[in-house]
Amino acid sequence: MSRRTFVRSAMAGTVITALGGASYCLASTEEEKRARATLRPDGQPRLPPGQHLLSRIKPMGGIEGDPSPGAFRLQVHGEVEQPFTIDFAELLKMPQVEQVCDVHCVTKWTALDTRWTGVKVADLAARARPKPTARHVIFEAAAGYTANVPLREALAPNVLVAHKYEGSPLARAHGAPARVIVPDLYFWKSAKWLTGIRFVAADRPGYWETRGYHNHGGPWKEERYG
Ligand SMILES: Nc1nc2c(c(=O)[nH]1)N[C@H]1C(S)=C(S)[C@@H](COP(=O)(O)O)O[C@H]1N2
Ligand SMILES: [Mo]
Repeated sequence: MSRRTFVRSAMAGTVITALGGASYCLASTEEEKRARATLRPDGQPRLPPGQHLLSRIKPMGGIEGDPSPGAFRLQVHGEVEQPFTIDFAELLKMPQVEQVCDVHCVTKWTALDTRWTGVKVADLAARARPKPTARHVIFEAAAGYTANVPLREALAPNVLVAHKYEGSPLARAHGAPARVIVPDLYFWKSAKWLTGIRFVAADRPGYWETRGYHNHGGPWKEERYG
């Protein structure tokens, strides 16, 4: 086992223990030091600059949508050859992935090793077949919330439409019945109460991007404000 792999698995053990706690207590500074010193496969530190650790994700609010799976409709549309709408049962029939990833909120908390179950945005895109003109993805959510992500980053294999967190159906506050997870951008890009995935040619800054936040939102470059 390489040194890096060893450090990563040692870390994972520590954090899983911490996840047992019901509160959002801060992880120890010892863990933070370790997370800052541990590198991801892409060479970036596990804990991005200016971030501290929480032991689990914290509900950050927003205007909720209808949490019932029966009411769920996801529209995949825009600059695509084959737009479609799926309900919750159809979402569950698509290939499911379980993924452990870190999430980084612009309010400076990071949660390591969060576990999600869902469908890759890339798989939904493959079914809709984006036209060559599509350059950006707009995640659309309840009450008009939107978040824009460059097409290439939205199609990364770790970008999901998630319906479970830590093995249980998403809690209402975390976006029930389904939300986006874009682990490698600040968490505001991860639209909760998802209603649509729109492919567009021209970028369309979303809810936070038009309210002073950065258009891209990369945690390792600290792209916090626009
Ligand atoms: N629909 C919707 N999605 C949203 C938001 C929102 O207000 N509405 N807030 C975003 C922000 S700012 C963050 S930090 C994360 C928080 O997700 P959480 O509440 O599950 O921690 O959701 C993002 N997704
Ligand atoms: Mo946020």
